[in-house]
Amino acid sequence: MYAQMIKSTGQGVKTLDEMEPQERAFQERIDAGGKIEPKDWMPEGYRKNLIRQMGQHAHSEIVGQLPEANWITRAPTLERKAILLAKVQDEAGHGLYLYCAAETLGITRDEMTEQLLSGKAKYSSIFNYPTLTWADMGAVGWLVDGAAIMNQVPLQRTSYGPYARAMVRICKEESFHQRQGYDIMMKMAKGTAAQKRMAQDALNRFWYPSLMMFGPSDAESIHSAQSMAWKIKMNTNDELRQKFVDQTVPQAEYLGLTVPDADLTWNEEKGGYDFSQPDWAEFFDVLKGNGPCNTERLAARQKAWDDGAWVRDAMMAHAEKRAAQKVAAE
Ligand code: BYC
Repeated sequence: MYAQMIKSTGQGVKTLDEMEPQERAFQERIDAGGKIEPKDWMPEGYRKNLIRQMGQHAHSEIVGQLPEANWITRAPTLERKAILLAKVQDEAGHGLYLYCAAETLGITRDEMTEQLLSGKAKYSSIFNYPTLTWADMGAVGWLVDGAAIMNQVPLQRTSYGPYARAMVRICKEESFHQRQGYDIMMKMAKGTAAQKRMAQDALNRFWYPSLMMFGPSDAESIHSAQSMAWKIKMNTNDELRQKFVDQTVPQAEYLGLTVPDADLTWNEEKGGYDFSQPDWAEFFDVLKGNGPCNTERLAARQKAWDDGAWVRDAMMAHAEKRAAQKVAAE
C-alpha cells in the first residue's frame, strides 16, 4: 500500500529533498503543472492511488445508475422519461470512460469489477440511499450531481492526462444533469401543496448524504495530503463541502424550500455559511456496507455481471476467431 511506502513527515508526504532523482523530477513536473501520461515513469504509489480513486469514481457512475433507473418507467411524462433515460445513459458512459482511463495504468476492467463486487473497492456512499418519490429525481440531479460537479470540475486539471481529459466531457454532461434536477425541483416546489411537500421531503433526506459525498473531514481524510501533492486531488474535502453549501443554499431559497439545518447561518467574516456536519458515524457505517441499500446495489451489479457473462464470452470468442483469421491470411 502506497501509504506505507512514503516516509512520514507529519503529513506523510515526502519533501523534494527526501526523494530519489527520478521521483523528484516527477514531482517537479507535477508542481509545474505538467501532465503525466500512461507510458511515463511514475511512482508505484501514484499509480495505485490513481487506480483506487478512478476505480471508485467509475464504480460510482455505474452503481449511480441504479437509484435513477428505479424511476425511468415511472417518470410522470414521456418527456421526463426521455430526459431521465438520457441522463442514466450518460452515467454509464462516464463509468466506461473512467474504466478505460484507469486501464491505462495497468489494471483490467474485469479486475476492477471484481474489486467492486468483493467489496474491496468503494463507490460513493450516496448511492446506498433509496429514491422513494419522483421528487428524489429532482434532488439527485440538483444535489448529487451538483456535489459531483463541485468535486469534478477541479479534476479536469488533475495531473494524470487520461483522467483529466475524461473529466472534461463528464463535467459538461454533469452540468446538464444538475440543471435537469433543478428543473424538476422547480416544477415540484412551485406546484401543488402536496408536490411542494414532496420536494421538501426529498431535500430533507438528500441534504446530509450529499454533504457526505465529499468524504470525511480533512482531519479524518487519509489520502488528501499525498493525493493533493500529486494533484490527483485538487481541493480538500472540507473546502469543496463548504463551496457546495455556499452555492446550494441560495438555490434552495429560490425554490422556497428549507435546508434541514437549524444552525445554518451566513458568516460574514468567512464569507460563507456555517452549517451542521453530517452524522459521520452513519457515513462510516454506510462505507462498511450497512447503509439502507448496500446489499441491494451490489446484488444488482453482481446479477448484471453474471447475466452478461455470455456476451463477454461471445465477444472474446469472436475476437479470437478474427485474430486467428488474420494470422492465417498473413
Ligand atoms: N463514499 O482519504 P479520503 C457521480 C472513502 S458519482 C464512499 O478523504 P479520498 C454520479 C475513500 O475512498 C461521484 N467512500 O479519500 C454518478 C477512502 O477509502 P479507501 C463520485 C468514500 O479518495 C451517477 C476513505 O473513505 N465522484 O458523480 O482522498 C449519478 C477515506 O477518505 C467517500 C468521485 O468519485 C464517499 N462519499 O477522497 C449522479 C470523484 N468519501 O479508498 C452522480 C473522485 C471518502 O482508502 N473521487 N470515501 O478504501 C474523489 O474526489 C475522492 O476519492 C473523494 C474521497 C473526495 C470521494
